[in-house]
Amino acid sequence: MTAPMSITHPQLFQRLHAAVGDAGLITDAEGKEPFEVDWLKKWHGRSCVVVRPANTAQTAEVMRICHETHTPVVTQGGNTGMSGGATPDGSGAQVVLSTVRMNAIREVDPLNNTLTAEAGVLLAHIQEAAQEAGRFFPLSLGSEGSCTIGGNLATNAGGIAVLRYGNARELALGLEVVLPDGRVWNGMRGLRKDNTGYDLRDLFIGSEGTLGVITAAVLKLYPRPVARSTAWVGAESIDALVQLLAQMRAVCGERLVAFEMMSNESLELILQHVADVRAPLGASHAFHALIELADTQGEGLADLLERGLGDALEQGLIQDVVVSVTGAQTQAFWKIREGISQAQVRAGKAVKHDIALPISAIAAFASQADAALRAELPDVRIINFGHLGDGNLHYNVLLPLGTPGEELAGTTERLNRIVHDLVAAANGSISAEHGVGQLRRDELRHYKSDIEFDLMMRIKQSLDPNQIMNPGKLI
Ligand code: FAD
Ligand code: 2HG
Ligand code: ZN
Repeated sequence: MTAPMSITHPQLFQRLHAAVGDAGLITDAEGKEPFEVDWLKKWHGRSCVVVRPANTAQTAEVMRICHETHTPVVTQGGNTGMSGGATPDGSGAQVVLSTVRMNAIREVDPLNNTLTAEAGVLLAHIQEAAQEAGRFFPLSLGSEGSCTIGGNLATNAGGIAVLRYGNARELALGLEVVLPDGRVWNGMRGLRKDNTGYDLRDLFIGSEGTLGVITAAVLKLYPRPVARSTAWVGAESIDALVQLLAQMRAVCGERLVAFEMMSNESLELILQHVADVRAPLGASHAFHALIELADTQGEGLADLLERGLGDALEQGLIQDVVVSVTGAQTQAFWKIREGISQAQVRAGKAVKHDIALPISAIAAFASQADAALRAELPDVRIINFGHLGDGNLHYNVLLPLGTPGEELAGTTERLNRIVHDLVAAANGSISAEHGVGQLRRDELRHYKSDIEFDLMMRIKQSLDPNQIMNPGKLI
């Protein structure tokens, strides 16, 4: 580690100002405030300044200054993260580096099926640009109108189409990254085969701003689906939905794009707290699934869906189903699914678990975890929903809105231990798609093996010797 250069705040501002100009610097409290609190309003911090570089060269200059002066940097994209990864700490010493001005789509190459975008481009804009080129970019999240592709890559985001297309990691071919010392790594290759040593791209994807600033990416495009067919299903157990998932995969193959699950308690919460939604089925069921098929051919998709679900009805795997017949009905199904985060914010304080399990272990996990939580807190509200097709559950617990901070912290610790011990016993992961951030940093240390943690620390130390990249997050 090099010795820190002694610098005062005004000197730092002067140097950063020279790097990014008036439009790139926010120093007043009111202007900085939106960058200092997260989407859930759970984490509040204080920054010394918000810098908004307009391009890679400016980002490199900002990082050079921060490296030299040992100034900690918190990179922020759309600030929609759910793990507190983009919020500065309370010291007032950290720089927030916002990528929102790096928002150009540099190139679309329809023959190579790639799109090259800067880190601050909104996910929804990438989807639109792909569509304009007659192609499809499949990453899809409830937050797609506000999150950035840089944030998606930094968290290795998942969402509702992972089952068919994979996580953000699978959708990136190349990256450009500004390293903590201000050097620029140009890995902007649009190649599907490239075995030239260690995979640096995969190192930065999912590193949550702790190893460098992603400034641009080459993304994979796909043929545009022209038909989609969607159904809402009611079942009496998660096990039945797991069986249904296996059957639908066998029947529909690659056309099965989304298989989302929610418990009845989750559905009730949404119906209560989100405007203009209604239950898709007449009767109540313990579990529900939202299933979507898509295809680049227009023919036969609805028949396939109906065949798969008809068989499941006959076998008694599911009790009821409604297949959407209009675009409006499809949208209404998705509006219910996408209302879940907002419903939780309105209804209480959520203790969030973003877990991944082998799909075959989900039913046993859920019954053990339900029983263990009820033994700990008899009136517990379990909001269990998620991307069943990927084995990713948001196995959340909702505590009352007025729960005092200290009690919340204590209960969270107890509930985390119960849930995460069961996850570990099933060989699962405590962090599936939202990132570790500050929310799960201590949990990560608890569950990672010493050897894995040691390797991670060595990588961190070699890339960021001054420990300035997003301190207190992830590692
Ligand atoms: P931010 O919140 O700004 O940052 C997230 C992390 O990435 C931080 O650690 C930050 O330091 C780092 N970071 C951001 N940009 C860069 C960069 N350019 N270089 C290096 N590090 C960077 N997530 C899912 O995976 N699946 C979902 O289905 C999903 N649904 C959501 C629904 C709602 C309503 C909301 C509010 C959030 C949802 N999320 C979901 C969480 C969130 O949207 C994702 O984590 C998203 O990828 C974050 O992108 P962002 O641009 O907002 O990143
Ligand atoms: C989703 O799947 C998001 O809707 C958000 O990942 C999950 O609110 C949550 O816990
Ligand atoms: Zn999710």
